Amino acid sequence: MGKITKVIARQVFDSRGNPTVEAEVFSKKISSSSICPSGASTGSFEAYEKRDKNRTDYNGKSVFAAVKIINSIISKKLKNHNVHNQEKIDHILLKLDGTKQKTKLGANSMLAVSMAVKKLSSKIKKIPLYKNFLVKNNFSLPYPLMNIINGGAHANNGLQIQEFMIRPDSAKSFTQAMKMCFLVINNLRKILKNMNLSTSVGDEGGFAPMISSNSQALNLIVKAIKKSGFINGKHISICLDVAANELFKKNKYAIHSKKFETVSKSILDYKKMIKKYKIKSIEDPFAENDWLSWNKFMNETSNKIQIVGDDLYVTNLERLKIGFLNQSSNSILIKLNQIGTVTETIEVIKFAQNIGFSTIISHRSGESEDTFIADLSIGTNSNQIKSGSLCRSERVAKYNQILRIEESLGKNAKMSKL
Ligand code: 2PG
Ligand code: MG
Repeated sequence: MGKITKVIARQVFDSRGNPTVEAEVFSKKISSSSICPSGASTGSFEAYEKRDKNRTDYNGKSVFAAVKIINSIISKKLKNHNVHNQEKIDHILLKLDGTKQKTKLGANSMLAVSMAVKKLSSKIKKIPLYKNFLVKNNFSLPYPLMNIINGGAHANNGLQIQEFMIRPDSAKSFTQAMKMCFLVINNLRKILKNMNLSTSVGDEGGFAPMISSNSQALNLIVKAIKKSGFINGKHISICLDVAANELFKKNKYAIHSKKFETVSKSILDYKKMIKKYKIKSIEDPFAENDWLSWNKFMNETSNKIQIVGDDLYVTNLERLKIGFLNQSSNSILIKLNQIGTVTETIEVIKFAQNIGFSTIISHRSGESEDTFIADLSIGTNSNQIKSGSLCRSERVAKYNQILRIEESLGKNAKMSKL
């Protein structure tokens, strides 16, 4: 039971309105489908996203070539293979592609198929998706890293840092975690309104007010945390994604202001910011090739905060190994489409957990209604999930899915360790 009979694909649209790939895998009359997400601040080592650059009808953004690859080559190759053998299927895709960055098939065509295979396997086994990964029992729920102010490449307000997030550290359940985030976001909205600042949102659902200094954004968040009756750094922590690739030029960084500063000055300013705002986690504090600065920062701050590699690792095992040897970070962000298959993603998560890194499952800024990452976060006992704000259904859908799983786990539901 569970032979793949065909795979079909279609072009659909992501949350930014850009075309993306949806794949649907069939075993006779049963099918499951999955949609590939897409990033804006992408690392240069990410797997290749195939777009029809030469077609003008969608301004070069359509994915018809990737769709065609699935409908013809991939469908034929996967026919009659066992849908429950994810590793074998992903290896067939890898072999078919045969390139280092998946430039032949495109990671978007491969991942849409890979995720749909995993979903179909669960459907045929009649188990929920989260029970079809690494963990078989004793599940834990991730802490949400909720993006509440957007800047950088995700908004056009002039804020240097891309994501200002909150993490409800004192929550004892996911339901409580959501309530805490709700209150802070609600109060932040009121604060912004009172200051005549815009409450419109960026790509990930966080507010994108026309403010341009990091400290202004941080002060607003501290105020909202306080107004909600919580203590910053105790009940709720502020976490950042700097996305420093975007702020790097000639060995200097424009993180703390628009002025490009040396690494030493940037670290000094980071340390002041960590202390003043009790920041608990910083993602991509330096650029993807600047291993030395990562290590320097780790040496000076890692006993206090979580340092997360996103563009640095791009969910790639080889790069994670370099980072581990180099002592670059103590945490990794996991994005399926950075690497392109479910199997490779799981390998990276396993390795990261074995070396004591925290694993954070993440959305992309271009998302869809697909909630695969919610199940993945629980099925791998990952510590945290980053899925944007409590706004825009493509973000909230993931949090809602975790609420459903929490409910179904009943008394066995517990939060992961931070
Ligand atoms: C990030 C992500 C998700 P993007 O940098 O962590 O928040 O953004 O998908 O644009 O790379
Ligand atoms: Mg990032």
